[in-house]
Amino acid sequence: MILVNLIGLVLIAFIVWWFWLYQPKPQVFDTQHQVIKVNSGVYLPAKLMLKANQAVQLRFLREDEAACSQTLVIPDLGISVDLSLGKETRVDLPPLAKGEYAFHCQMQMYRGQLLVA
Ligand SMILES: [Cu+2]
Repeated sequence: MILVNLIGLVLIAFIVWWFWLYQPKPQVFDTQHQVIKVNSGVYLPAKLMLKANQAVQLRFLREDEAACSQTLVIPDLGISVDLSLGKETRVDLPPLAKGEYAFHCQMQMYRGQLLVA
């Protein structure tokens, strides 16, 4: 009985960590080589560090069949793109001013951030 309770507690702790505490580390984004994977509810990497005032092309690879992951929205830039399944989709970004720009799926379950510096 105690063991079952312990397992339950560990599970709860893990779920709390996963959904609320876990923050993927920002990665310097190499636009030539890096593809952003879309799978299991996350963009990987989810935080992209980009240089200011420099146009850039992002490449997304959607591996999740769920319709939820299909649309990529960058509200601040007026961008809304459909990601093809199992195939790279290229998204052109204009030169950006310094700041943070959120991107997400239509229902905001997938979430990511552009950190422009
Ligand atoms: Cu969604």
